[in-house]
Amino acid sequence: MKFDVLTLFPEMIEQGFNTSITGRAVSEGILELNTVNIRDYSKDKHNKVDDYIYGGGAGMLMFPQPVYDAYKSLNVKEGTRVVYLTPVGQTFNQKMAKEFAMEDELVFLCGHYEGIDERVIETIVTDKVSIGDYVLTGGELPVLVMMDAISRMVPGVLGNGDSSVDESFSDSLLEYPQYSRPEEWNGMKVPPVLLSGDHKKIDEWRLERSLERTRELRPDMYEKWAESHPEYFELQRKKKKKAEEKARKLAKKLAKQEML
Ligand code: 6GU
Repeated sequence: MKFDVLTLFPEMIEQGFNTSITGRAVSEGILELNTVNIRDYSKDKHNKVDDYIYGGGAGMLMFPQPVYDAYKSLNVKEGTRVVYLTPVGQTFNQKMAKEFAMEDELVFLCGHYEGIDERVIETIVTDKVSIGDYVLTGGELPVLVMMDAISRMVPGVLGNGDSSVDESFSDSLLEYPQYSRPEEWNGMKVPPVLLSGDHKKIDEWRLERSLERTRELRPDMYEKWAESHPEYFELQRKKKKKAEEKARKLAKKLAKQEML
């Protein structure tokens, strides 16, 4: 998958992306990053890319020409999505990350200063995306966030049998707590079930912890999960009934023995 980033700060994007897991995926040829410095397309003798805003107001706005020419230089095939990072966009989420990960190539446009002239946005942008309800100085950190989330959904990027697949069932739930060595640290022990080697029990324990956390910290996410997984609660009811039955039988047996 190829990412093209139109930005005034390509070094920020390169540094961020060519590090750690995404950096390794670039070296392995699974991902490709191409940054374009919008300033290189300025026709002004001082390489100006921004100007005062019509109608007044604080700050400067990036004017259309360098942005448009930078985009044109990419020569992307028709239908390639162009994502503009803006607090005015739709809020980014995991579902969007999965959808974007199915594209072969994505173009990202980062604004700076007060943003970009609306006319060039209307001309080239297909998607407007925000990463949350707060204001940043530019689209560079948001594009790194988006590319990271998208990259880990691309097959081969995570390696180790793709940890992202592990999230299929517990998808939309918060992660369960995890432990590494040593078995006891500062008087705190790793939950014994995790050392049992019983993978069915371990999976059950993890799902329970995920559900517990999600219900407590993100009741909105818990409700959604519960609605889409009625079979889980059906299974829990059946298990409970079976356990009660067993307890009743045992009590009966014990009572009988006592009488003898
Ligand atoms: Cl995409 N851009 C800026 N400048 N601020 C943001 C944002 C984007 N998402 C949240 N805040």
